[in-house]
Amino acid sequence: MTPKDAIKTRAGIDRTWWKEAVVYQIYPKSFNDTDGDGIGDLRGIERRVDYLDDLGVDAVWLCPVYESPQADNGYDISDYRSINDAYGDMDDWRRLLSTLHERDIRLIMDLVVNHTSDEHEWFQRSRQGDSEFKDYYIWRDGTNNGGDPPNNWESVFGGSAWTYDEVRGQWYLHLFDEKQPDLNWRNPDVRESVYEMMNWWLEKGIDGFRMDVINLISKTNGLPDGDEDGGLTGAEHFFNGPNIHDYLREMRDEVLSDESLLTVGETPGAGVDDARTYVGPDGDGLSMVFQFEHVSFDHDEHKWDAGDWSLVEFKQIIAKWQNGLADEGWNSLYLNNHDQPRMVSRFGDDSTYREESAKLLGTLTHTLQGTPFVYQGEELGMTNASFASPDELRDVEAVNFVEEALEQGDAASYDDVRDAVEYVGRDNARTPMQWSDAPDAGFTDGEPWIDCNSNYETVNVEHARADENSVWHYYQDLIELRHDRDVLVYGAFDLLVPNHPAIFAYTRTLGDERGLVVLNFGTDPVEFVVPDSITLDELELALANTDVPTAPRPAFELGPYEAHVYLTP
Ligand code: TEU
Repeated sequence: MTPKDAIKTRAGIDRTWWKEAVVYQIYPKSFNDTDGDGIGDLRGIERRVDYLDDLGVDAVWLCPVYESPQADNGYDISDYRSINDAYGDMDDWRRLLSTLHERDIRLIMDLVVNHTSDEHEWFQRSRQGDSEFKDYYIWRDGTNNGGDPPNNWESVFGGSAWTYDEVRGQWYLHLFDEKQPDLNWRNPDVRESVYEMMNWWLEKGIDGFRMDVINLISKTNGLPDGDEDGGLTGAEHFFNGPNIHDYLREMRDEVLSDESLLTVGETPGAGVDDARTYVGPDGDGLSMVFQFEHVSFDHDEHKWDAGDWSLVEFKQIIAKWQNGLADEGWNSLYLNNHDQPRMVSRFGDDSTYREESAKLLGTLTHTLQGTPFVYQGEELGMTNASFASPDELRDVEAVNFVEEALEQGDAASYDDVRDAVEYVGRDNARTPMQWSDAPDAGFTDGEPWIDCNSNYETVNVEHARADENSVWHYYQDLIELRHDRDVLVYGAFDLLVPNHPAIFAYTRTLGDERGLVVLNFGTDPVEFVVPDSITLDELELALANTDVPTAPRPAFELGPYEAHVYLTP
């Protein structure tokens, strides 16, 4: 319970801790290594809890730390109830939890239950035909006398979504890597096993779950062929599938009845109408979802065909979600994570205006309605990396993509696909956290599992904390401001100048409190004319990423990537 819990805001709204919280996402493999094996670990995170506390965050979302062969960096779990050796053990995990809780920082664990690892005992017994586990996964005979996959569904990571298993003599479904077989949610025993495991973690005192691809767990009965003209073949049969609400409501009843838990469902392919059915008491009860529209509008159906984006479209998408979940539900606010490129490289300018644009993007995520998620290193303005050769890539998705492009003749050499990899590849976000200018950014004394971004000598925590104008200090201010001002959390959102090609501006309103946010998403200076509907006299400057007068004028110029936040006092 925070001191604010169960108290209403001045405008009479019931407070909810996770609406007021800023969540920090940790990708453990790349956060902090204490034993010199080149892989981050739980003790490494524990040692940085003071760092998180200084930044001011309220909760940590910890990406998977469970036992796993690491085919997909832990999103392939072989034992839900134990910790991967490279990360430590259960005692380390318990100590981390209590160290976080001592600082009033909550812990959200990653729940990956669309699939397990093929090395999970359930799968091992299932492929043997063990009567108890036979139907734990989605097994089918092939077509064409068994020689071809059961249907045409594609894996998110490329190729068919089916793999033939010699032991069982059947094909199994895997929407991701072949080492990630999909669980059969139609089987009530599977669901019961998952709920038991979730309750086991809740009893240890965690504060919620981030739910990996949770809207993919229900597949259309009969597993019909998918439409090959769309993007991912088969997606219409497994995104937001037919029984999804039954499963999520059952999960709510069996596991998630405590409304103080933070639950965030990762929901690729969910529109705002779908989201409304997942979140809130009238939906399936999730606190919020991670939607994908604003991180996929810069590419075609295939993520590697990455291209340009326009601010007008970006604003439309954000406004649609702000308005769509304003009264029913709640938004998550993020511009990057472990699956997405670094936001400053994608939506900002990672060279001349790296710091300005990192601050501007942070201003956006901390002043919209919803819960901001800060991905490790974002608070430093970490940028996309460079991958000069395919040998430097670690992510199964990127490795498969490059291999396939070369095999199918879409690319003559790696150089033909390098731009795409460096624009959207997931490894961009997975390079080690940059702590200092010591070798390997102070992340490890050993050989890091993936190379550091070469800019660590200038972009790192030590430098950022020593410089009071850094992105880091600005994030600290943003988080503090959000904690201080209910209008930034609960206030209604209204978009201004929707068709302006460079300015993203909006107001926030909560009772008699008002906010005005004006952001210049470009390198050219632009003029902003304050609409008549806004009473200038009542507004004061609360934060800006450059020196500006303390009160807004009827019209004012914004320099490159300049960001202003005005609030009623
Ligand atoms: O991601 C699901 C997902 O659909 C995408 O974000 C995907 O990872 C990819 O980037 C599409 O191009 C979740 C996890 O966040 C991701 O790390 C896992 O690899 C995936 O599920 C499988 O568990």
